[in-house]
Amino acid sequence: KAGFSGTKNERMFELMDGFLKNDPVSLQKDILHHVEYTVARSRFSFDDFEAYQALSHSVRDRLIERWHDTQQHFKKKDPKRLYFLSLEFLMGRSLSNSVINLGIKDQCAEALSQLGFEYEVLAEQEGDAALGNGGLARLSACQMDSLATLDFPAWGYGLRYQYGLFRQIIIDGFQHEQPDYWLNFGNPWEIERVHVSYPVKFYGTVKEEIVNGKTSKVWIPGETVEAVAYDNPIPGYGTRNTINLRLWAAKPSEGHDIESYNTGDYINNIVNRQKAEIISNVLYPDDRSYQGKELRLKQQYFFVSASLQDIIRRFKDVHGNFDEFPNKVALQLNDTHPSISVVELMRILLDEEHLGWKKAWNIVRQVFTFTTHTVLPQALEKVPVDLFESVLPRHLEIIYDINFAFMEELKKKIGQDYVRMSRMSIVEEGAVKNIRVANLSVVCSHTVNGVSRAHSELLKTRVFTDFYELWPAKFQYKTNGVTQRRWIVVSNPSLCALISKWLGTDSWIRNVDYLTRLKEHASNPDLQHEWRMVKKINKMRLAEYIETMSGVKVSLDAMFDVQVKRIHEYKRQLLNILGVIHRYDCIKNMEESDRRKVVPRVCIIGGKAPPGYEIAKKIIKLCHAVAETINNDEDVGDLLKLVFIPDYNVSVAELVIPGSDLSQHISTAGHEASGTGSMKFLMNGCLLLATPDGSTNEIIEEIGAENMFIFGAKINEVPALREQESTVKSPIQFARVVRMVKDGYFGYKDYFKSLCDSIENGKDFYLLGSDFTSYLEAQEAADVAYVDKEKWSKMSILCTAGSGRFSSDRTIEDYAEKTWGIQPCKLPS
Ligand code: GPK
Repeated sequence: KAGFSGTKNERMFELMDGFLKNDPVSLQKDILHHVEYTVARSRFSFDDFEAYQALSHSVRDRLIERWHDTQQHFKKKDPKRLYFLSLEFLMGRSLSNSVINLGIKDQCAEALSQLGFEYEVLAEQEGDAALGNGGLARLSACQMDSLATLDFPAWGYGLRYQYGLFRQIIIDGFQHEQPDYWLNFGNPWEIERVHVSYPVKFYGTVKEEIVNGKTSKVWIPGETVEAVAYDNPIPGYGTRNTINLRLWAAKPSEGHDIESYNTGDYINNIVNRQKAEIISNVLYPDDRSYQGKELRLKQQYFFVSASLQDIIRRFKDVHGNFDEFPNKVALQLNDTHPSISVVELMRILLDEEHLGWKKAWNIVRQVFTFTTHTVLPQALEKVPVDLFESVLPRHLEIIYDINFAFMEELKKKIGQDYVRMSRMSIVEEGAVKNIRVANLSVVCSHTVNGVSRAHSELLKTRVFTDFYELWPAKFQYKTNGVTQRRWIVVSNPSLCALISKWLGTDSWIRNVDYLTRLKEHASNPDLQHEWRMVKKINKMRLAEYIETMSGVKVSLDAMFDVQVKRIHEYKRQLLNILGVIHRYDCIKNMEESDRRKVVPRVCIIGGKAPPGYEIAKKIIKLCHAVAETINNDEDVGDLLKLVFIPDYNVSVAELVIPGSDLSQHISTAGHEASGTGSMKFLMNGCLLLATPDGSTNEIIEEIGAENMFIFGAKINEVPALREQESTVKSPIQFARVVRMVKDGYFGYKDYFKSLCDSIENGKDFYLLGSDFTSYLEAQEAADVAYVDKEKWSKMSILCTAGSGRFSSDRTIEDYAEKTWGIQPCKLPS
């Protein structure tokens, strides 16, 4: 034992007596160590990517230390834990976020520069972890950051897709999808846990057995797949707490199907085993429309089953029975996607733990909380009963039992109102019988949350009215938020420094309330001047990116007007493009002398269309066709440019948002449940041109309508407008620009026909025509404001100053207190 005579633990301590050090020299040693031994390159010759890898591993080591301590601390304290179940997490890059939260960015930068590398360049080497589609998935990521920062004992659970959200490439203006095989170059941010794995069962039959004199159901599966854990440490900011995001990957199950190996078809049997991995292969890219696909149901059950086995194992390590379960476990359903977990928990308690129905049901009803993210009826998941019966036969039985009990309860409360009962039933009768997953989630959760006040009102009055009348207290809302760590500190370092300088503190990074103090300085010419300088730096970065990506040179004096988000009809990118056409048309028809008065604009649009969504893809093509015409028109020059930014994702957002002057959030009122992009722009001092929808209403409350450009119908006006839509003629300006598209002014006449038809009088469901005039007025107001530099700067500062309420820290604190009932559990520092 190399001359050592103490105990094993003492020896361990002697060998490793402290944490890794964060001074630049220690970091340099670690980086070189990883260059040599992890990346296996010579320390005398390695490139930017290899340096990124070595740096990431050095940062990861530090994350692991904190992660271990946090897990042990939670174990010791055994607090009530939150388990955040989500099929999607849009984490983006990890390096830049980790070094900020660990507080070692400057040290890393210094360490690297002496080695001849630039931190910013290395950070750019990392690809995005894009295990999600859009707002919902990025919200999960922001909330994980807040959970860690606020020291909550939380775990995230999800799926480790091998293919994340598709990459969008544009050929001739058309979107093409390419696979995102993001693990190609390794992923230093995850830790594979080969020993943390659970079998997950599918198909098969259900039998009855007598156990201890009682009949019990036994599910005999037709297929078993192994779920293996991959842990992703999530560091908090300004705390040592580092929580875990555990993602499951599907692997062939050991020991399963031994028999078939005796048939002699060895190779084929191996090949068949590999098919198990399909389950966690690919993320479904069509957010908000579910076609009852078997693979999707298998993905949902797979991650839920593994997570619950893990959660119950952890609980049972400490507790002998389930009495304490509701006091120790909160299970958050992020939309309906993980909702099969309510049935799975029932099954485990009934069939495996042999609790009685009443006791099991009582537990289930106390642990689940449900957040819904939409009002669109097509997004409410339904699963055909036949499919359910084949994939999860025992679960279907339990759903029927839950529904039966619910219907009995309902009858007692509302009498024999069968029409209402059939609306509320978890099972939808009809030619094809379906399971209504949303109803299941509402029935089985103790709290149902909307994502903004307006959304919550719509849930009560339109989507879940029957349920709201039955259980009014169940319905709450928590307005979404975003993390200022990523959306200011990581993505806008110049603004971050400026804010801290003027506030005399960086406390706002942990406590956003401080941001309101910026209001006091909003009219200060010095701050305004520095504020504009910061914007300019960010606009330069963005302009360079635009030139590289699209070849279009843009003027920094122009107003950068941005709409970036998934492409959907209800988000009305088409309204934006028609507005651009109108602007173009006006410039073309102007006297030369009037052109001098035009406020120059760069209109920027970015976003992915779901691969099967025809109209959304046509909108992308239209944007390119219009851009082609405008950008090459010498009459127009720098007065107007239109650019489409391809492959919009988290890291592109980090570049685009800080560089924008104006951003558009222009959904038809009543369709955007919340919207979180607007909050990121707000934080970065970009003015908002928006409809009064979702969270916008609350932004208006916070910063005042006079500091925004609000237009269009209000939520309550939309239904009537829709009724009248076919009888009210759309404004001539609208008719004119639609005609230009229809007549082939931008080419592709036949291709755009159906797009134009979709907004024709009588078919304009999203009310582009009806909102067009007020949209143009709002755009004009933005032009006028932009010319007045002082006024614009003041408005911009007030945006940032008022953005504190839209931090995910606020959302999470609210959830912790009112929905989950959890307390912080902070590691001693
Ligand atoms: C809502 F239903 C869905 C969905 O499938 N995907 C998705 O990103 C969004 N959302 C809403 O559209 C936004 O309004 C909201 O801010 C976001 O979820 C987070 O709640």
